[in-house]
Amino acid sequence: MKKTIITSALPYANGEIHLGHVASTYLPADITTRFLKLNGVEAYYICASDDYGTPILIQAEREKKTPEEYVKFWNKRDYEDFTAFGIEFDFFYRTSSPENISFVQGIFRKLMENGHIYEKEIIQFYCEIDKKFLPDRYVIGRCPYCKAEEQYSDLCEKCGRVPQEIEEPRCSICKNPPTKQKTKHYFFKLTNFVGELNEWLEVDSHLQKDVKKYVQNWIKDGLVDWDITRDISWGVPMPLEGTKGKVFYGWFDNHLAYISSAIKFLNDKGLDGKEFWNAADIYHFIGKDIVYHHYLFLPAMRIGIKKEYKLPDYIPTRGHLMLQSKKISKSRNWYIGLKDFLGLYPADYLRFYLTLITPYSQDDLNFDWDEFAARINSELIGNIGNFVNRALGFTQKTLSGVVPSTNTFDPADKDAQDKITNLANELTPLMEENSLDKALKKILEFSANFNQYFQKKEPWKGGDGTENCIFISVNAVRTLAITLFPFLPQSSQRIWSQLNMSGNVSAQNWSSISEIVIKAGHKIGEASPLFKKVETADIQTYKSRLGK
Ligand code: B3M
Ligand code: ZN
Repeated sequence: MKKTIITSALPYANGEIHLGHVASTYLPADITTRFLKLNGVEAYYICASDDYGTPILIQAEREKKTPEEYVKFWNKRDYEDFTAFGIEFDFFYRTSSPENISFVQGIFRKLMENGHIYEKEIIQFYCEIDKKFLPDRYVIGRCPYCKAEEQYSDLCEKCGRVPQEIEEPRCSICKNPPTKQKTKHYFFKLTNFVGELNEWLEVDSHLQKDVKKYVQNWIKDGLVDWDITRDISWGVPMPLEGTKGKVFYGWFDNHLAYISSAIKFLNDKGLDGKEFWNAADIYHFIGKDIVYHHYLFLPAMRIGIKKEYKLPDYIPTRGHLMLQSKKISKSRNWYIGLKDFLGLYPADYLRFYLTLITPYSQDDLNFDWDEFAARINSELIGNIGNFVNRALGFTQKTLSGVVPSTNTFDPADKDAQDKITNLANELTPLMEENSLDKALKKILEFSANFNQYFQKKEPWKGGDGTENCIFISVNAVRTLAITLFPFLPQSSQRIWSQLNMSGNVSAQNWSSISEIVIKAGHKIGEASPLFKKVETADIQTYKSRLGK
C-alpha cells in the first residue's frame, strides 16, 4: 500500500484561526488527505501548534499567564476550530512536546557533529530594567528604511523589510531604551548547502515551478548563515554545557515537529515511524510567506543530518487571502475568525467557496462576501443541490423511492452514462496534481450536465425515457457523493444517507466513481434539500461589521 504523510504549516499558539489561515494551507491539505485515503493510500495528516517564539512569550506575559498555560489554551482552541471546519487531522500535537524537545536537541547535536554549526559573539539589545536580552519583537523603534514608527526590530510591517538596525530602539516591555551587550550565539551554516539545495531543487520534479524559480534566485543572490539561538526563557533549551538561558529560535524547532509528531503518532499505532516516514511521500502544505523556511532551512537541515529523514516530495504553496480586496489585519479588525464564520454558515459552504477561489499557485486570492453568496446560491445550491434533490425527490415521490430497471438507452442516456464512466479519467489527474479548484469545477460541470440531461428527458411527463433517466441520474448522484467527499465531507455523507447506501461515504473507493453501482430495485432513503439559500440582506450586515 502506498504511504503518505501530509502536514500543514503549524499555527502559532497565539490567537484564533481565521479565514486567511485556512484557505491556503489547512483546507487544501485536508482535501488532499481525504482524497488520498479514498484512493487507497495509507495517508496521515499531521499537524501541531507552534508554541515557541518571542511574540508568544510577550503575549503570555501581558495576559499574566505562564507561556505553558497560554499555549495550552490556544492549542485546544485551534484544534476545536479546525475540527468544526471539517479539518480532520490524524494527529494534532505541539512543538513544545517532550518528543519534539528531545528530537530537536538530537538533530542539533548531529548537525554539530557534521560541522554545520558554529558559535559567534554578537551584539544584542539588553534591557537593564527587565534584566533580559531583547530579541526580535522585544524591541520596537523606527524603521531605518521607510521611517515608519513603532516597528519591531525583526520586521517592518510597513515596508516588509528586515531592519539591519532599528532606530531609536525601545524595550517593548518597559519602553526604556535598551543597552547593547555581547552574547554568544550559534549559527547554522546554510552556506554549506548551496550545491545540494540546488541539486534537490533541480531534480525534484514535484515542486511548483514558479516557487522553485524564486528560491533558485535567492540562492544565486547568496545565502547567509542563520542565527538559531535566542537568549530567552521560552523555547527548546540548548543541550550543551554552558548554554543555560539559551533556547533555539522557533524556526529551528518548529518544522522538526512535522517529523517528531509523525513519528510519535506512527509509533503509538504500533508502526515503525521512521521507516514509514522514509517510505512515504511527504507533503508540506504552506502559504507563500514561509517559502524561505521550507525550501531552504528545512531541506538544508535534513541534508545536514545525511537525510536520515527524507526530504519533502511536495511543498504545495499557495497565496494569501485578501478580504474584500484588502489585506487581512487583526489589529484593524479586518478579518473573519473561523469560529465566527462557522456560527453563520455551515463549514461546507466555506470549504466550497474557498476551494473555488484558491488556485494552485502563489497568486493571492480574495474573499468577497457578495461573491460568496452568489456562488453558494447559484453553484452549490442551484447546480449540485438542485440536481441531487431533483433526482432523489422524483424517485421518492413518483417511484416510491425504488430505482427502476432500464430499457434501451437513447443517445442522451448513452452520453450521460459516458459522463459517469469517463469522470475518473478526467478528475483523478486534477486531484493528483493538486489542482483542487479545477477538480471542483470539473465536478460542477458534471453536475451541470446532469441537470441538463434531466431537463431534456422530462421524466415528470412519465414518457418512455423516465426509467433510464432515473436509473442513470441516481447513479450520478452516487458518483457526486464520493467525488464531493474530500471537498464537502458533511454534505457528501448526507447525500450518501439519502441514497440509502450502506457504510460511510469515507469508506468508499475513489475508483468506483466511474462505475454504475446502484442497481434496479435499490430503495433510496428520505430525500430532502441539502442546502439553505444565503440571504443577501445578511451578507450586507456581515460586510458592514468589518473594520469596526
Ligand atoms: N508557525 C506560521 C506561519 O509563519 C508558522 C509556521 C510554522 S511551519 C513549521 O505561517
Ligand atoms: Zn519600513
